[in-house]
Parts: sequence; structure tokens; C-alpha cells
Amino acid sequence: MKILLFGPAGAGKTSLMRTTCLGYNFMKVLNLKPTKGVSRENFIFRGILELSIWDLGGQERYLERYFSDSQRELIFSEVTAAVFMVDSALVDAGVRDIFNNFLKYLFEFSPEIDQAYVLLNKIDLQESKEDEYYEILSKGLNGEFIDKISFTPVSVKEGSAQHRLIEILDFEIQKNTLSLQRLGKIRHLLDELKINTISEYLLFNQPDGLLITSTFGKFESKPLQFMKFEIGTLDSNIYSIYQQIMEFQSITNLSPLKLSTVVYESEDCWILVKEVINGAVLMAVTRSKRPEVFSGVLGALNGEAFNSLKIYLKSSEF
Ligand SMILES: Nc1nc2c(ncn2[C@@H]2O[C@H](COP(=O)(O)OP(=O)(O)O)[C@@H](O)[C@H]2O)c(=O)[nH]1
Ligand SMILES: [Mg+2]
Repeated sequence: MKILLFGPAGAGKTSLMRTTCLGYNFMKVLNLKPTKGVSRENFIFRGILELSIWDLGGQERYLERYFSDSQRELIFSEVTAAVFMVDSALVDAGVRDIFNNFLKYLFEFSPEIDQAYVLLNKIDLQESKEDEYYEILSKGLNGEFIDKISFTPVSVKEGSAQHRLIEILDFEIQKNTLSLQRLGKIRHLLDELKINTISEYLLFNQPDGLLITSTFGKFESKPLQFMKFEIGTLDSNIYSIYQQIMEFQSITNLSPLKLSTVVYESEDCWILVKEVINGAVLMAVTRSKRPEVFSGVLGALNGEAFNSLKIYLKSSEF
């Protein structure tokens, strides 16, 4: 699914993409180099939507080039969702011409698009003038375009831009039959896993840290930060001890994946976290602390239903 990120250099497009789709925090993307020309990156959003993000880097000479006879069809055709991003702390009236061309070719070459999204970024900065930018970009838009464009003031630094992009992409999931089928199937497999275990199950997508689905139905949470989970000092120490013990017993061929269940204990429940495949992490939360509930979940995580989930996720890997 082709997603277009368009707009002047320094607006925050690459930061937005990396923080949303790879779960990076803002500090990690502070020193990005300007994107030269078109950069295309593929991600699996929320574990079910295959994205090809076209990040169109933007000094004006590049942007103009995208509108040329030889390039515009390639750039603007078959687009599923398009985002135009500007830096509200650096208002530039000249961007209006670029915006006009962007709209013109977007709706010409991808006529099935019903919304284009404008993100007025960096509202965390004191000098941000998102209202002024809004005036410049919306003034005199003719009737045909005006209800097809939605403007949102955002900040990648504070997280509202990622929130908006997630909303936009979730909307695409809702419109995509294949994604919904996949989601339904995974939900069904989680329900199978749940049977008689007195626990709830949540499945997360590792790159973006977003929930794929859960036995709770709708459940909103902030994206998880797997960086912390993966390289905790405790984790790596345990792995090396485990490896030594196994070598001692002449068991070789270990991967960190083989040591993939983590158990947390609280006053009221157990939480078990297990990697299903590379890229999907399952969390089980028990509804009680009775020992038989704990062993029931362990049974589920090592039984048929877990295996079916694993096989399904593997078979539908992109
Ligand atoms: N203060 C602030 N800075 C941001 C925000 N988003 C991006 N930046 C910074 O703006 C600069 C350009 O970002 P980048 O993603 O490379 O912009 P691009 O050229 O549109 O891809 C970087 O130094 C980012 O750290 C934001 O929401 N607030
Ligand atoms: Mg960039």
C-alpha cells in the first residue's frame, strides 16, 4: 500500500516515519540527514498492513522535479494515503504553489483518494505559527478540494503527529478487506488460546510496538518500546548463563529466541510475554494468581493453539 509523505525539507517527514513505524523515540531521530530525492521504505503497520512509504525529500528543486512530465505519474499514481507536512515554525508562503501542484497531481493520478492530510508540524516550538500556515495553505482552495483536505496541527516531538498518522493508517485498515480478514483470523486464534485459561491475551507488532489484536476486543495503549525490552542488561546476562548451562549438557544451536518467555508477577496476576515469531510478541495476563491458572497459561503457550497462531503468522508473513 503506497503512502506518500510530501513537503519541504526539514518539516519532520522522516522523523515521523521512523518514530511511527519503527517505534524509535524522538531523541534517536534528532540528527537525521536531509532526505535526498525519493526514499522508499517498507513497513508492516500493526502487523497487518503492508506499507510502502514514499518519503519525498524536499528542497524546492526536488519538489519541482516530482511535478515534471516524466515523474509525476510515477510519484502520484496508486497512492492510498497522502500526507503533506510543513514546519509551522518556518512559515513560507512559497510552499502554497508546491501544495497546489501536490493536490492537483494527487487527485489527478489517484482519483480514488478521498482525503489528503496536511500536518502542521512542530507546534511544540514557541515560534510555531500553525494558524498562519493554515491560512496560507487553505486560502482560496476551490470547493472541489476543500472537503478533501484535513489540516491538523501536530508535533512529532510530543507524539501527536504519530498519533495522527496511526489514526490515518488505522482508517486504511478498516477499508481493506484483506487486512480485516487477517485481523479476524488472528483474533480467532487468540480466542482459541484463551479457552479455559482464565487469562487475556494481547498480540503486539514488534517494529512499531502497536497492538495487533487482543481478546479484550478494542484496547488502546501507547506503542511499546521494544528497544528497552530487548537489550535489558538482565536479559543478556541470563542468556549467556543459559547458553553455558546448555553447552554443558551438550545442547547447541541456541538462539536468543529459544529463551523467549518472560514472566512478571504482581499482587493480582501473572503476566507472561512470549515471542511468537520474529516481529510478533504475545502477552498473557492472568485473571487470578491461583497456581493452576499459571500452569494453564504455560500449557496454552506450549500447546496446539499457540502453534496454530505461530504457523498462521509465519504463513502470512510479508
Ligand atoms: N521541535 C521539533 N523539531 C522537530 C519535530 N519534528 C521534527 N523535528 C526536527 O526537524 C528536523 C528535520 O526533521 P526531518 O525528519 O529530517 O525532516 P524532513 O526533511 O521532512 O524529513 C530534525 O532536526 C528533527 O529533529 C517536532 O515536532 N518538533
Ligand atoms: Mg527527510
